[in-house]
Amino acid sequence: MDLTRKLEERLGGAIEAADNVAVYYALLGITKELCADKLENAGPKKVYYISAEFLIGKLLSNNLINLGLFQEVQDVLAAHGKNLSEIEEVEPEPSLGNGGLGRLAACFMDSIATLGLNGAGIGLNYHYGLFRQMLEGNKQKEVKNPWIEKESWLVNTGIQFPVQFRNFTLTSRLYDIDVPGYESGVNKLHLFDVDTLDEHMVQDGINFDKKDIQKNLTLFLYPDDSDREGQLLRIYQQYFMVSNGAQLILKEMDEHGYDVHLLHEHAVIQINDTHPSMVIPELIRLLGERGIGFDEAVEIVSKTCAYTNHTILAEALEKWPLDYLEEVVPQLMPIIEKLDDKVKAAYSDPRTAIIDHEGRVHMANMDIHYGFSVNGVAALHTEILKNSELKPFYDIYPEKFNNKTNGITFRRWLMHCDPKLSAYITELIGDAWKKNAAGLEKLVKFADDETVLQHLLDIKQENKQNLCSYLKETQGIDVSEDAVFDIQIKRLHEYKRQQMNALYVIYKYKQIKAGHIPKKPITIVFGAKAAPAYTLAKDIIHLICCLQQLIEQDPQVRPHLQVVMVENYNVTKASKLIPACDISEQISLASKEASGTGNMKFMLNGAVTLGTMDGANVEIHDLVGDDNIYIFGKASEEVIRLYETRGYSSRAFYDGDSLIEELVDFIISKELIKIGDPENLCRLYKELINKDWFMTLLDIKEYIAVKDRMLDDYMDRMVWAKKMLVNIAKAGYFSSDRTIAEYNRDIWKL
Ligand code: 26V
Repeated sequence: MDLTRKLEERLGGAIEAADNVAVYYALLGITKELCADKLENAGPKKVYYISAEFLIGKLLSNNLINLGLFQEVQDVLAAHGKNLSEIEEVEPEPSLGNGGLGRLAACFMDSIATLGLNGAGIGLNYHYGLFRQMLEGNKQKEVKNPWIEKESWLVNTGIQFPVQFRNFTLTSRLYDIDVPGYESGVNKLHLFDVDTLDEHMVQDGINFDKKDIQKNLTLFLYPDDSDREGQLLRIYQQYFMVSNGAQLILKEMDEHGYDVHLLHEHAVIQINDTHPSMVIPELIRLLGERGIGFDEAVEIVSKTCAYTNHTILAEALEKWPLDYLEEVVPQLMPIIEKLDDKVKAAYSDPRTAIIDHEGRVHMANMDIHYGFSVNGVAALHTEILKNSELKPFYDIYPEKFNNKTNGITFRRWLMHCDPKLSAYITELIGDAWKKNAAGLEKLVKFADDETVLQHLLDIKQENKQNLCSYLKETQGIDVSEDAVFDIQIKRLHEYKRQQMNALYVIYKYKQIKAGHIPKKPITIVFGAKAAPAYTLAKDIIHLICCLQQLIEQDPQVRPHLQVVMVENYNVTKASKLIPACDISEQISLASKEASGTGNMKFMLNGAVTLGTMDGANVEIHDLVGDDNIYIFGKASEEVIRLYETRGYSSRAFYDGDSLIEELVDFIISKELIKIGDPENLCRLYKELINKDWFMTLLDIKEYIAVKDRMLDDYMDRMVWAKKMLVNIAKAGYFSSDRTIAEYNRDIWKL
């Protein structure tokens, strides 16, 4: 391909003369064309991955990598005085996901295409995504994140379906985004939208009239659902997604001439958490319209649908009140009721009912009864599902339960985000690892090679410098390169325990004040969005920002300790932060983090984990061994027991330990109250002492001790570099190619 000519054609002149914006749009057009020219993955059976979230991130570089064109494009641009990473800055980042669950769906799309599997994603085209976070006055403010421009990755397919609600029918419009596999064929990500959307509904921040469904349906991902209107809108979104999905699947069956009685032989629907669960009654309904009797329709659908569970947090498991469903989708009610009747006739245990005695529909329960597979997302998580959370179901259907430990695409999370490390790995062991990640194990033989180890340290240092320049440019923050980089980036949630890390900051601050100077400066980086209605999460953000300001203003402490709250943490920022990290913070309360995938990204980029025995941390520990990970905290069994016996009292920890008391008290110290808002700080303070539902104070002492030991160990550079190397070498298991191969082997059978 003559890239220079193609670019010049689109630019209408010399590349040198064009600005980065023009070059970006030229590259976007060329890349879309190349995707369209590629062969679509095909086969007799197809997986439909239905998900309310696909956190795809910027696509240009990744698509170029997967098309095998990245190097060429980079070279051509460089020859004309342009820089691809600067051009990338032009691309808007869609925020079509909350966090791990949505990013997982995006990694899975990449791997499904890369493995050449016949598959598609089905979701919604939110115009303003989640929200963009601004930090103002040490608090989070939410604004819309528009990402769809006149030219974008979206392709209007012209496909439309009617979707009927109680009071009106909405016509959908299907947009596709091509997903090219790495040196493989292309799949589609199908995102449904409505033509009647009115972007002007959003005036200030992220507020809009939640009742005008025809105009607001696809404005935002999961708008604030703390009120009735928000929850109803969510049900509208979910039904719109699944009805369109189901109609598309049946349309494709028809086009192939397949008999819908044999749907399960040609289609498998992976239900990503419970947001798409209504696909089950909707498909039954649509099969009914085609003359298939209820019992047979149930059987067909049950052989077609498989459910993935992503959390054990009770408050995150969807239970829709019957009257809400009745108001939005009355046509599903008789079906859901019949499904519930069948369950109640067969099983008397009220915990397995679909409709509970308060008239709420348990979406997960419907998935488990009427799907053929139920999987957790890490070994520990699946065990907890089987032995406690979903035990009554496991007793009925042991054969349905299976584990699929999550994974990440190494194209984005190594080749793209850390090109230097990626090239060095290839220099050492060749590039077979790009197609078979297990090949990274070959690196182990360099574990005692000081030249190699030194090189790893040098790359890490360069990545830190890059991050510092980026933070300076984007947020105006001065971060010193010569520090240990300790990073915690993920959604803000109490169970992830950012507050514990903040208490460590307080501990270090006080130590330094008392003259105990760390051997090396420490920079503790946070990045996190809080759900708009999640008060306590916002209080924790406030605390972190106040600590940042306090330390920034303190010449005695600042040379040794820094706190950075990265604004609007997203996929793009993750790809800058992860390669620069030394210490990966994975400190959730054991049993609460289903898997985590950030933990895998950090490991792959040579960071060492500081973590609890939770989620996939357990498997990281199994792979790297005690010497190459820092584990602390109570085990999941102990935590589960504490919940069962109500045996945890944060007050007892606070009263019984003078250090804990001192750290918690600092939240309402005069130093912090001077900087921050007393309302937020006091609320957090009281919460920690009186409730602390996620047991921060239970693990804080051990956390401090282990983190300090880790910082000590960091000083022996060769010993540390060896830990880095082992982590990289053992990360192959966490390739999403492995995960998807397992889904296909055990569930999809394409
Ligand atoms: C949702 C909600 C919504 C309401 C309030 C509290 C709350 C807490 C957690 C959630 C999470 C829902 C599901 C989810 O995103 N799970 C994440 O899935 C990732 C991919 O499997 C996994 O790595 C994360 O550990 C898991 O939290």
